[in-house]
Parts: sequence; structure tokens; C-alpha cells
Amino acid sequence: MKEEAVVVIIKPDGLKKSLTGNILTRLSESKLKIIGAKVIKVSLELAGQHYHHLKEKRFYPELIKYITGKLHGDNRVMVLVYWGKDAIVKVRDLAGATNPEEASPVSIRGAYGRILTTGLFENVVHASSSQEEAEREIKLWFEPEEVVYEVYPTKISGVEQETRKVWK
Ligand code: DAT
Ligand code: MG
Repeated sequence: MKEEAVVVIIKPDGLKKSLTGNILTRLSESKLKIIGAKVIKVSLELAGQHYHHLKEKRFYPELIKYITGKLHGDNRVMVLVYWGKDAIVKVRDLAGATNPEEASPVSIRGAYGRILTTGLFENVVHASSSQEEAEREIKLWFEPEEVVYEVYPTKISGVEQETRKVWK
């Protein structure tokens, strides 16, 4: 398997509960390289684009409230790009199963996640599940200049003096 990228999002509960350090420590067991990282607030628009494939699910409205910080009164998330061999499987193994009650107790979700009374899985982290998803998410959450490696082709856009690198 060649090297690949994976997006990890530490969701608002992770930041509110000051779990960022614990989660990054767990992820560092993978020995993957961090090639992008930032803390941002998630707009409704970004949330809708990120979870577009789940629009029909009954838990979708709660999921949007969750990722935009409405459930925790804290709209910060930390978004990272990890890079390396089998990055997706390695990160998803450390994250654990989607349902925190089914996740291994020593995984991130098993240790720190919970199920809300609404039924939503409050599972602390997001991790891309395929190379296609990782590409879509990197292009959605990051500008090319914010990722250290040029993981996908870029082009120069804009007029003179105002050019910047954008995703092709
Ligand atoms: P994953 O985050 O493991 O890739 P997913 O992409 O299917 O899982 O779902 C995105 C998020 O939606 C997930 O992290 C938590 C929530 N979710 C998924 N399935 C759910 C369910 N059956 N009930 C409640 N919340 C769910
Ligand atoms: Mg997913």
C-alpha cells in the first residue's frame, strides 16, 4: 500500500473536555506524519457539506448541531491531516467503532465517547473512511497552503499580485 492522507476532526466535545492532548497522543502511536492542523469554528454550510451523504438519516439534525458546537456551547474543532502508509486503517483502528458502546474500550471513541439520549453517537473524533473521502475532506476543510505536502495537484488562481494556490 502506498502512502495516503486521512483527515481527523476532533469534535467540539473533545475540545470542551480538554481531550485534545490525549487524543493526539493516542494518534501518535500510529507514527504517521501530521501535515496539516488547525482549530476552526464550523459553519452550518461547512457542516452540511461534510455530512452531505447522511442528509437522509434520522440523526442528521443532531449531527449538524453536534459538529457546529450547538450541543456543547463550544464551536471549536481541531482538524488534522495525517500522512503515511495505511493511514486510513491505522487512524480508524485507533479511533474505534462508530458506536462508542461497541468501540474497543482502549480506542479513542471507546474511552471518551458516549451515546446521547437522542440516540446520537457523540464519538469525539471523525476520521475519513476511504481515499476518496479523504481527498474530498482535505479540499473542503483546507487550503493548499495549509497542508505541508502537495497531496493533490494545485493551480495558481487570481489576478497579478493577488494570486494564491487553490485546489484544481
Ligand atoms: P464514522 O464517523 O465512523 O465514519 P459515519 O460516517 O457513518 O461513521 O457517521 C458519521 C457520524 O454520524 C458518526 O461519527 C456518528 C454519527 N452516527 C453515525 N451512525 C449513527 C447512528 N446509527 N446513530 C447515531 N449517530 C450516528
Ligand atoms: Mg464516516
